[in-house]
Amino acid sequence: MEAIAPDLLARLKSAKHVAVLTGAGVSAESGVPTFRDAQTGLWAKFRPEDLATPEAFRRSPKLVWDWYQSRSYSVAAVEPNQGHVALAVMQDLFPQFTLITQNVDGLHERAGSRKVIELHGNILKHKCLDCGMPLSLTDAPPGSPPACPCGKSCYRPDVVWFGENLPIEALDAAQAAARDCDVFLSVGTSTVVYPAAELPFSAQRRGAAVVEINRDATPLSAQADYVLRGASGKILPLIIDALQAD
Ligand code: BJW
Repeated sequence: MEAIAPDLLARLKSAKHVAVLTGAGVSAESGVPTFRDAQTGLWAKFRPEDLATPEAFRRSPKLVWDWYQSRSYSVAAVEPNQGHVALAVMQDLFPQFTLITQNVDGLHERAGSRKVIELHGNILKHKCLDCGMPLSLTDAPPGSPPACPCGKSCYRPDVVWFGENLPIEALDAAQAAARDCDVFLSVGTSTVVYPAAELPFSAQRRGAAVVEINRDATPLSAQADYVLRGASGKILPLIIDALQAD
């Protein structure tokens, strides 16, 4: 990985608002599997139709619940990496900073990021499948999945499955940040899942410089103003070092 280009550094230094969209690649160095990496991604081993749709949960609630429970235990057992830490440092380096994540692992918050916009929910949180009431596992009756006190349905993970709408406040805030920012960083995401994938393109249409930080090429790569190829846990700290030098 070469040094951060001087013109990119200048744009960052003069930016009033920096927005960042993160994806599974940012947590890969913590040991959380991505979705679409060929050998190690979750979708290389499991079919999303069987596990990550509301239909799958209605069809096989125990299978889906147990899969998410097992992933949530794994997430609780890992630590934020240098990429998460660098993004937490970054929030205090610009007049305005917006961190938008597709990740459901809560690692940005654990690294110290404030006001994280979680577009796809949080695997450590739960709600009722029917009434949508937030539910705590601490008070849950036995069951896989446990029954909701409303009596009509059961717990489900508070994540966004395919075919479901994103939380409207989170999506509105993310779209507003993409429209308003001067620099947009797209980090560790394959840029294929909508509507999140639209955000860097939308930012660019509104005049922001778009920077992709990714180990591999994505549909954004050809259009990004800057591409920093490599691991986010290495590149993000380099950006902090460059911003804090002199
Ligand atoms: C590294 C690295 C390192 C590795 N350093 N880099 C428009 C067009 C086409 C389709 C649609 C459309 N609008 C809506 C759709 C349908 C659908 C969709 O987008 N489908 C496409 C896949 C075709 N979208 C939806 O259904 C969404 N809902 C919606 O739009 O509602 C309205 C609507 C409803 C019905 C019809 C139409 C509209 C909901 C999407 C929900 C996504 N949910 C998941 C699961 C969350 C819960 C769980 O964890 O199980 O979210 S799927 C999965 O993908 C997860 C992720 O957040 C999301 C994005 O993945 P991400 O983060 O990019 O990970 P990867 O693995 O794909 O990429 C990792 C990248 O990192 C790679 O590039 C690596 O190279 C890189 N990398 N290590 C840097 N160390």
